[in-house]
Amino acid sequence: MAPASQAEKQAEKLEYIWIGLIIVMLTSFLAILGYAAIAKGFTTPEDVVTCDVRKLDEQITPGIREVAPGVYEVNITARMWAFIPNEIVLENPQKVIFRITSADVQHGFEIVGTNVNVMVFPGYIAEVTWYPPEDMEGEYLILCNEYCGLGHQDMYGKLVIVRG
Ligand SMILES: [Cu+2]
Repeated sequence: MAPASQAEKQAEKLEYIWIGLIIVMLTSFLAILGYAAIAKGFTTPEDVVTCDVRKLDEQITPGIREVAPGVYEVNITARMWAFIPNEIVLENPQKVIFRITSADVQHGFEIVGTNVNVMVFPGYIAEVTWYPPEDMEGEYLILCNEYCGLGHQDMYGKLVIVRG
C-alpha cells in the first residue's frame, strides 16, 4: 500500500472533524429533548379523544346543534373528498365548538380568513373552540389543506354566518 498523500491525510482529518460535529449535535439535541421531557414535563397531548373509524356512524353524528343561544356544536366528518356537512349555517354565533374526524385519511380543516385551522386524523376527534368576532358575517370558504388524494382540490365547504 502506498503511503497516504498529504491530501488524503487532510481529507481524513476533515472526516473526523465532521464526525465529531455530528456527535456533538446529536448529543445536544437528545439532551434538549430529555431536559424538556423530564425537567419541564413536556409530553404528547393526553386529553386526546379517539374514535373507531369502523364504527364512525355510531360515534359521531355529523351536523349542527345549537346547545345554548349563540353556542353551537358542529360535528364534522371529513372524507375523500368532502366535509359532511358541507355547508354550515350559524345564526349569531358567539361560541362554536367544532368536532372533526376523518373517515379515511389525513385531512385538514381550515376556515379561510379565521384562525380555525386543524389537522384531522382518522381515529381521532379534533376539537376546536372558536369565538367568531361579533362583526363577522357572510360566507367563508372551508378548505382541506392537507393533500388527501386525487380529488383533494375539490374538497371544500362553506361557512355562512348570519347576523341580525
Ligand atoms: Cu385534502
